[in-house]
Amino acid sequence: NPTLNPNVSLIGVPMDLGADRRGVDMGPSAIRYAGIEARLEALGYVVHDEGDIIVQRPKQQATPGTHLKYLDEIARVNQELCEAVSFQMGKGRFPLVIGGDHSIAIGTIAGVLQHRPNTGVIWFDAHGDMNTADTSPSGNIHGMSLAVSLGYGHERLTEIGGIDQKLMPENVVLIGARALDPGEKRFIQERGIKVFTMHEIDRLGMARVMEEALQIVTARTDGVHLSLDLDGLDPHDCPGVGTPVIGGINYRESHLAMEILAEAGVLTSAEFVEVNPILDRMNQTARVAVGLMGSVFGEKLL
Ligand code: 6HN
Ligand code: MN
Ligand code: MN
Ligand code: MN
Repeated sequence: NPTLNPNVSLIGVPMDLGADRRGVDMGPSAIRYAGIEARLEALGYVVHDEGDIIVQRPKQQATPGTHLKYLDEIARVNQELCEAVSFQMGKGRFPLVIGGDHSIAIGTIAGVLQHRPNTGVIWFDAHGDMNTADTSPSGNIHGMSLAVSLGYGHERLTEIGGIDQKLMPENVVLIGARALDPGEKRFIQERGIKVFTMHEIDRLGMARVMEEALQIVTARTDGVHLSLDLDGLDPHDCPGVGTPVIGGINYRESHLAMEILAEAGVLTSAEFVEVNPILDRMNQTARVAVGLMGSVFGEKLL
């Protein structure tokens, strides 16, 4: 029997404009091909595939007046995604967004906040995604999406969903961090954001990390969103990601994390991002993604 909201709306966002390497635009196809719908329906969920948000391919990455690459199209897509997520939640559904590069968290979270203004977030990622226009070393918007969701960054992005409708830093935890830029470290320290780096995962073990993370994201919140970047896992298990970083969370630890999250029964929305089929081996990363979705929606062996 479904442990979460049984009505799931699947929304694909085939966008790679927020990343340097092309290819994560094929992520939604790869994840559908790996069997997400059948996997959740076997658990008793009703999956409504809402299709993909259409993403244009602009001729040039430069937007006048900024070094943020593809700002215009990324802002437009995220505005549309925000509305789609909000619309599905308004119908009482669980939004499950599949990417696509991690810039799409801007639209997903903005949409979620329309219905659950005090949402807590588990950000599972090798990276912090907390650069602003000023600190970004790359100009790639997928490295800025969590900062934007907290209310910091280019106003074309922070205005999506409303500048006063943002995450609270005390309701956000990062899990799996092992590559942070200098500006991100300052951002984290200044705002007191809780980060379980690979060091804490090794020391405490994933079970304890998840228990502590759950306490933080449920203490003062009215919902919990999971934003899972597949590069949080080790590249050995997930080779098909655009920005791999060695020394990551392994397959078993990541399943344990999802199982503990499922048992808590608190999840109200989720997104799985950064699957890059071009760099993958036999769709392995998409298959791992679908396995993790199975676990987080309550799949059990016995
Ligand atoms: N991701 N911190 C780097 C940057 O360009 O800002 C990498 C960002 C990676 C983002 O994996 O979602
Ligand atoms: Mn169906
Ligand atoms: Mn990310
Ligand atoms: Mn990442």
